[in-house]
Amino acid sequence: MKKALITGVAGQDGGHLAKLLHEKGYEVHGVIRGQMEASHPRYKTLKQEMPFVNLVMADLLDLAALTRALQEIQPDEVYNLAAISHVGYSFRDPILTADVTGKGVLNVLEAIRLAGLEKTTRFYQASTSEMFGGLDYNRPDTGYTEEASFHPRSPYGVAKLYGHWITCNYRESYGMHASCGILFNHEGERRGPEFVTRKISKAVARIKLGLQEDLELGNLDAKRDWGYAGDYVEGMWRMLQQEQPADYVLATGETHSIREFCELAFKEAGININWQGNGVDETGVDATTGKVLIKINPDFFRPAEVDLLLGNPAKAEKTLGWKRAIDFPGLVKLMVQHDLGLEEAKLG
Ligand code: NAP
Ligand code: F7E
Repeated sequence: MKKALITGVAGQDGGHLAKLLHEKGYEVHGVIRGQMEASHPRYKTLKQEMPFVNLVMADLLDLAALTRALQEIQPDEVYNLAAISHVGYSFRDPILTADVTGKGVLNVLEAIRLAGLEKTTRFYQASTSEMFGGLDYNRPDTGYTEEASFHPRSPYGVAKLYGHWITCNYRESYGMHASCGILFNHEGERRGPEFVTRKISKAVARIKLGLQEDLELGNLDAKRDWGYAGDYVEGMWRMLQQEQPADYVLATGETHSIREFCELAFKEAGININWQGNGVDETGVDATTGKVLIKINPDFFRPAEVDLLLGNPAKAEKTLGWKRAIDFPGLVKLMVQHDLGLEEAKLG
């Protein structure tokens, strides 16, 4: 039985990956942080949902705890998913972001070496499309590939670039089987509510059921290459099954605006949106009732924005045989229906 250690197991991708690896017959160990013990409500919830995961306490900032975990578990594969992952938040706390999202990667790599596992344990690093930055000058028409140049636009993106290059460096320096997945946005029913897609799907469900008046958003015109997280964890696993380590883009090859996501999400709940006004005064209005459902709140603007992301997954498709299964309308539908179900269940 193969053993896997997942950092960030409590996050969106961690949950999808833990389930996938369990289905594939792995013994799954998951790193969580904080003062958690069996009686802690969050620990209990995680255990209820994923009883097959052995939860291990360690912070990405704590090299000793990571080394102990590696020594005790001796995993065949390590998936480093833990990070401060919210781009907007990274502007508010750039130093912690650099420590966790950047240097935290080095801590995991060093822990693998200190445990003497660098020749045997395979390593996956959660790199990101945010490293590209989406500026006109480095944006290929056919989408970013593994060869495209980087120009991160946030403390998060900069920290991830360090994590990316230190992983490449450990592969080249110590012959480690270390691969980076450069993943474009992936969403779903496990997405945190602070990310725009889940914020929208949750608000649509609550507005539909009369539990919320409206939804405040920032930049409606940013475009993202959005896939389903469940499809993307399969790609992570496939990377570590290759004979040789390498870096791969996982993306859908399509890009859509926040505005389009809103329109489709409300439509899924039977509400058509008309847009009125401009700039910060723009609103999204219920076409039938005239009620304002979407407003702009400049607090959600970022000091520097990534305007457009589009990925080219040709290498992953060819080498890994990976392809996303769920398309953009399917993703929006899945998220809205899930949140409608959750909110209806709360109402009883
Ligand atoms: P997520 O939901 O934010 O999960 C991140 C996890 O990291 C959380 O469970 C968090 O723990 C944990 N964490 C944060 N700081 C930590 C620390 N100091 N020590 C230990 N654990 C810590 O992120 P995700 O969407 O699953 O993404 C997984 C990874 O892929 C992240 O590295 C992210 O940056 C990267 N990525 C994501 C996307 C995407 O679209 N989702 C795209 C490209 C790359 P708590 O639960 O305790 O907060
Ligand atoms: O923002 C705009 C915002 O926070 C998407 C992370 O998983 O994917 C994610 O980063 C877009 C941005 O995700 C709101 O300005 C408008 O243009 O959902 P997001 P993200 O920044 O793309 C990448 C690949 C990662 O690696 C990250 O870890 O939506 N936007 N209004 C808003 N965004 C938020 N959060 N909230 C709003 O109200």
